[in-house]
Amino acid sequence: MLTRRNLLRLGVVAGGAALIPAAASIRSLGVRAEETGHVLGHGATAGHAMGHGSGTAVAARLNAPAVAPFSVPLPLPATLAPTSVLPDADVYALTTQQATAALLPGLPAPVLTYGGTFVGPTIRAKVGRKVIITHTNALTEETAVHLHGAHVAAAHDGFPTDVIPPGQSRTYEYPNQQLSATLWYHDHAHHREAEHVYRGLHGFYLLEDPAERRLRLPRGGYDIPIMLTDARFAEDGSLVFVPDDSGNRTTLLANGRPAPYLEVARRKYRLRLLNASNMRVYQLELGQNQQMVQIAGDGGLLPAPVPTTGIPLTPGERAEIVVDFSSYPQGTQLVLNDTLSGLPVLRFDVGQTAPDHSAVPSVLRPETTLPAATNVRDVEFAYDFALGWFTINGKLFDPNRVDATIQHGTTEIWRITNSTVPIGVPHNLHVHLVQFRVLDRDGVAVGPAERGLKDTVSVAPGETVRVQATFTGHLGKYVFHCHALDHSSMGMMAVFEVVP
Ligand SMILES: [Cu+2]
Repeated sequence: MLTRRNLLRLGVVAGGAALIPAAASIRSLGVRAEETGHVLGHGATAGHAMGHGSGTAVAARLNAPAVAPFSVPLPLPATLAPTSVLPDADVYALTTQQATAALLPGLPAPVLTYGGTFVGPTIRAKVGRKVIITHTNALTEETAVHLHGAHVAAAHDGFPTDVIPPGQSRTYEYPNQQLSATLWYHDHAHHREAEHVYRGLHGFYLLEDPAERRLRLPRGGYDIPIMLTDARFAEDGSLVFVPDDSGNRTTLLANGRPAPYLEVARRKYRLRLLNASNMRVYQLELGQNQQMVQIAGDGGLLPAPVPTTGIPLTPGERAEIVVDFSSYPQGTQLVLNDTLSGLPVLRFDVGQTAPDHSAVPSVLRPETTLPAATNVRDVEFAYDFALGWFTINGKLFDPNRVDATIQHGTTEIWRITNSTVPIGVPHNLHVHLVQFRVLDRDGVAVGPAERGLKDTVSVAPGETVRVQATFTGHLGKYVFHCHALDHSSMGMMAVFEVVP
């Protein structure tokens, strides 16, 4: 539970971050005072992040050494090899451990990892084929592993208090009885997930459907997962974590490197973009309004490809795009920018032509009809001035309280309202267990890019978004929460229970 004492502790934490040089702390103090002040309820309006604290780039630059953009290549996370292959399942093992990584070139520093790398190894799963993975916790604090977007039994979902104690292991089973999608795994331990994920406990889980090969979307080396995070660095290249410090996390990382470059051939690529940042909202633009084709969202393929020049991405969301680099002459350098921060994310360096038998068909995944909803539930995001924090339906998270009881098999419409208008902070909602359909925003049907299945949906200040989901397949307790992890880890989370 978040208490006033814990809130005060935030101030201590902020003060404790003064390991940075004096000049930097003086420049940062104002920022931190403002941040702490916001926590106590006197905050300013949010810009691009789901916190607040704008105009802090100067302070951040004083903390971390400047890195010239496009000076390092985009690393691709390794694919995790199974430890054994059973007739109906692939078996894996991963150790959660401290490791050293040079997120900034030449400045190796401690990070938290799944298996030793800041972006954990990619797990490649097949629809209908089980994954059994044993996570060993070699850290000195509790962990819990959640597979974001997955339809799994409650005992395997990484409920925040269902933890792996230090030195112990836990085996999670993922049935993969759901449609193909770009999922990701990350820490979800009670109160610890924000810092854990920020420091590196995240990785891709690509659930693929062999039947979708016939679509001929780019694959193999032309199918690239790209994890977007942001960070604040100390002078020695180590990550600085201060809760709700989004305004100071001004270095954008793609697969754990600051504004890297990727050499691409002149052909089509499938790019799987994941916003794994705790708080940052992106609006991605390629070059000067160059065209991208969005083919998938959180829950996999869209009904049809959507040509676009801008991809919005709130924390936890995924967007898959196809970019045809054959439209550009060899030698072209195309920058993927975040237009909200004005910062570069990644540069594509267009090289030689390569054979391309891939396609983007006009129909990707036919929309299924939704069962009729039999219940409407309200989810309200608010700011509680007495508590000094964001709440869901007026309450902070209590793992022992059930906030919503849902009959198994029921289809519900959730009406999500962001009432944090006086503070004006955007939030989003991530619901475990299900993939939902977004119906409308303030009564207006959503656009084609949001027409696929989703598990995370943005809700702007003052906005009401309706989503519809069927709660079937598993019983038990799951969480729903804002995916701004600094918010959820300090209480912006609730419990639903699916009952027979
Ligand atoms: Cu939030």
